[in-house]
Amino acid sequence: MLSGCGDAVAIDPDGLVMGMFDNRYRPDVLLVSVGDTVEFPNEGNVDHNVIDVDGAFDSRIEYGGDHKPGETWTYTFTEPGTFDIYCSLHAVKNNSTGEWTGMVATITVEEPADQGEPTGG
Ligand SMILES: [Cu+2]
Repeated sequence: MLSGCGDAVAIDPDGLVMGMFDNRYRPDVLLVSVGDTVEFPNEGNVDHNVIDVDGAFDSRIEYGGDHKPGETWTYTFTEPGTFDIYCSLHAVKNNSTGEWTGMVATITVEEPADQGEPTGG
């Protein structure tokens, strides 16, 4: 189930790309719609991964391990919500607050906007 994508990754104009750098996601805040597939290309020089704080997904399980430089993991969001993610290799959990710091990011998934209907008055 490995996707053989070794080419350079261009930034998607639709904003469906969150790059993994050393050691941060960029951008670290992303707004997408239900049904969108987000790409996580590893643009750094070391391994990274993508794990939802609440356990909604774990890229290591779905991909079969950490993502090496040049590899890309993709995930399709099927439910609305706010997904806080972290890289297990470069983030730490505060035992007091339960918050993750370091290589962390937030992806907000909204219901698709109505098509062809003007919003507001
Ligand atoms: Cu990392």
